[in-house]
Amino acid sequence: METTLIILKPDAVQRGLMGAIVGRFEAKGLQIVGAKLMKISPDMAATHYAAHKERPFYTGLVNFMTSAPVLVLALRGIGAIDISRKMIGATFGSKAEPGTIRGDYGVSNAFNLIHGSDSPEAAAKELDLFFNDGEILDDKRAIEPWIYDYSSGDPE
Ligand code: IDP
Ligand code: MG
Repeated sequence: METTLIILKPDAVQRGLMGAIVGRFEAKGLQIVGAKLMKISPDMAATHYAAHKERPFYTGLVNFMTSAPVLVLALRGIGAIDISRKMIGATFGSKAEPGTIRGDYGVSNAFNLIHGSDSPEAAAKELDLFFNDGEILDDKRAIEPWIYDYSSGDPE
């Protein structure tokens, strides 16, 4: 099982799209193991987007991400990182395919609704940045045996 860090960005929260977007992940079968409505501090945004520090859009990105509340999620499942990145779609709303979250809900390249970790290393770092000890839960869902086939012992 893999856990990934998802952020519903300020535009998603302001536009009332939290339920629709969270619903997609729930319907897919990914398990929500952490959730937090919060405002990202400038320091936290700088850490999270450190790789983009030299890019022309960096200052605008940090201003955007710190401008209003976000919903931070930890999602768990086999291959959760790749699955959620596919569900999120291409970076720009103008380019993202219909059927993806960015493709279905946005047209902007800067306000692209959602962040998802892009590798196991990024997920580990980002989960650690946004969640404190004990905020990511290990409880198994009662419906777990209908999400994965456990007949061999391991989820499939
Ligand atoms: P990703 O979110 O699809 O992984 P990245 O290239 O890692 O995309 O960029 C991080 C974030 O920076 C994007 O989600 C978007 O909010 C913002 N961003 C990236 N490129 C641009 C741009 O050209 N203009 C404005 N914002 C951008
Ligand atoms: Mg990225």
